[in-house]
Amino acid sequence: MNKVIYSIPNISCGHCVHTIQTELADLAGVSSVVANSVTKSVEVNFEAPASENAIKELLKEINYPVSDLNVL
Ligand SMILES: [Cu+2]
Repeated sequence: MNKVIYSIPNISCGHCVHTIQTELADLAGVSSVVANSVTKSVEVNFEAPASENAIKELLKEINYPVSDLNVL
């Protein structure tokens, strides 16, 4: 099981949190998603076939790109 935490500047409210959690949970291999509108971050637990690339691509597609600047 892999755990990643990404900074996502576009998270602004509970709606964003809900959207991210719903979309990422649909990705095969993702076991849990917790987004936070205060810290503007998301914690994802996953295993294959999910990958960091797949998670980042999905977040970009739904307009919540991962920040390149901030490594949590
Ligand atoms: Cu929002």
